[in-house]
Amino acid sequence: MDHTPRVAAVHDLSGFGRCSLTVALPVLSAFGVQCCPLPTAYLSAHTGFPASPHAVFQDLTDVMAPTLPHWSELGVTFDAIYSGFLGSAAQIDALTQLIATFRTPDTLVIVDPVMGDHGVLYRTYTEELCARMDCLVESADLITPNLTEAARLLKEDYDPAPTEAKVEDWLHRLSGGGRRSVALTGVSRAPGRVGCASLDRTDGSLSFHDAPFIEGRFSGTGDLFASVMLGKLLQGASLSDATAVAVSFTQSCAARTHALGLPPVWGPDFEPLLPFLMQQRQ
Ligand code: PXL
Repeated sequence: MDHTPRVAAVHDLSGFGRCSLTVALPVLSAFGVQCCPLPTAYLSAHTGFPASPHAVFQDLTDVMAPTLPHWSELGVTFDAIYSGFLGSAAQIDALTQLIATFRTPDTLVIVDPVMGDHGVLYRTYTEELCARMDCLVESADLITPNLTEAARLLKEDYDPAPTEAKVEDWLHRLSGGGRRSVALTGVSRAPGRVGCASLDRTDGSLSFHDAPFIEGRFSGTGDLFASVMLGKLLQGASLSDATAVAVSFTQSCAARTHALGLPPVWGPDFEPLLPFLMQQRQ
């Protein structure tokens, strides 16, 4: 890259509980990547916290599509378009419009199909939204589902411990016959370890990287993983190398959060480890 890479990041902004934009912005900045947010909603705290009458949810769908003509007028270009948690079909429409307007042959479209975890879909995820996610995935160059999201995309039952053969089959099917790359997270191949199995569409190669499993239902680790992977990819790393760094960094942050006794719902305590990402810069 001979210029500062630029990413359009389509995620929510959650005031408390590290996830989505509060992860993508600092992580991409640490990689030396400019992150331009197209926020989908403001939440006082992410949806992993117990429901509360005080919870604020401000839908920002109405400002998404109108932002695009302004960006066009300014001549903005993007090296990547990166989407995460989406709250409505209208938001998926606006994202589709963003991709149609700004995608060039060199733009990496990465869709993290954030729909659920641990075998359960997030309470905001309706059937309609899942169906729209199926279409969105079709326009991606790379998707980063966990096992719950992969099962939903493939209309299969959730399997927390798939065999190696099943993981391979799922990777191929998720890739749409090799049309897009896939990084499937939450895959375990040995007791006490967890990691990511990936399929690189550029050469059809499969790879697997893992790290020690950390106890606790962490929120935001998927966002951390995808953001680190994107940062590495924009530095020119292969999918396998980007995945290896993302697995290792996410594990280090989860381990530190666990060691400090912090609630996993607060999200991975990653800020003190950002210098590690800055050292990844070439
Ligand atoms: O980490 C995924 C995520 C992103 N954004 C919001 C969420 C969640 C998961 O719960 O609630 C608002």
